[in-house]
Amino acid sequence: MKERLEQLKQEALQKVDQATEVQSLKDVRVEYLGKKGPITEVLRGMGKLSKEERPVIGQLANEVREQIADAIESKQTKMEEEALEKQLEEESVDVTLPGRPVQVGGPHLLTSIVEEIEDLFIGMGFEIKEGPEVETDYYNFEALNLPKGHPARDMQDSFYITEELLLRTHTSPVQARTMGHKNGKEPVKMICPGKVYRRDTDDATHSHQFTQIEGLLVDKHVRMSDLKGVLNAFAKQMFGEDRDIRLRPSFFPFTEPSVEMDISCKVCGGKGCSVCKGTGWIEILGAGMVHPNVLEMAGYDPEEYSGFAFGMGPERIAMLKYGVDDIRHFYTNDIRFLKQYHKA
Ligand code: FA5
Repeated sequence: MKERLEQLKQEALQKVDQATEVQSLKDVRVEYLGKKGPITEVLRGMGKLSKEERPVIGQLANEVREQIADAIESKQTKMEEEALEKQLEEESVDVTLPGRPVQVGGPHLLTSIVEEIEDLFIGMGFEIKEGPEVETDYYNFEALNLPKGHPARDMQDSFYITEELLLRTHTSPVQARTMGHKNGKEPVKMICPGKVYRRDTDDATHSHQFTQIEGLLVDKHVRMSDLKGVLNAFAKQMFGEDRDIRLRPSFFPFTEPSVEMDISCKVCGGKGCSVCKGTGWIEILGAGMVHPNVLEMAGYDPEEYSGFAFGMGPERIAMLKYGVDDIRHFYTNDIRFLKQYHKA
């Protein structure tokens, strides 16, 4: 019986030693230590042994059982530790590897230039106003001294929705709306950025949808020199101290007198080149003193109040400032174009 137990032990330990998977160990346990296994069988047959042999064989059988169980246990622990170590090794992160670059977005050039212009005027005490893009004929034209049938309506070819509604052709209706809210008494000092729409044929400098920024200052004793001072400060901050401005007589039905503002050409320093078509100057906005009819329609007494207004196209300003040669770049959203203007 002793030899039989010793032989079973050797067999079992050898199988434990050779096991390469946890499942094989489980098989060894079932095979040798299970209810139907040889050791249990030995223990069951103890009744047939002599009184003297019984405790000796019983103790030996228990020892053998424990030794096999211990061997299985420690082999299993070893296998699990090895598996964990392998997994950790495979899943380890090399912190010295360079990271994957993250694509960082930035504001659109048009957004940046509008914000830059807003900041300049906020710095001079102007507030920001907004108005609807679908506008009434009254605010887009009539309240701006352009009654129905006025020939100057042809200056801005319009997208009409109904007889009385259109997509606004400029941001000037916000002048009339803002003044209308002041009961003809309070001063106004505002700028209004926004989208406008015209039936213009798209080319390098024209778009059927573009942006304008309107400016309006109404108070007592406002003069043309105030307009010139504000526009000069704007131009120098926007384009540089070395740039000059000039005001040229022009015509807008809602201002009198009306002017267009030119800025000295950056490329030739004012001597004349192909960019400025040989004149040394480039036009950047329309402006003038608010027409007395416009003040009156908004409820102001033109004898007491006066004002100036201006309207500019930020796309054209950005084109001049950054040398963009086609206005369509602003709308086609080519990331290669836009990326150049992301500030770090
Ligand atoms: C006006 O729209 C006037 N409301 C401006 C104004 C306001 C004058 C207040 C006096 C007092 P004008 O049509 O010139 O004016 O347009 C103003 C600016 O908008 C132009 O200088 C130009 O920069 C821009 N602009 C006009 N048409 C287009 C277009 N199709 N595409 C891109 N920009 C344009």
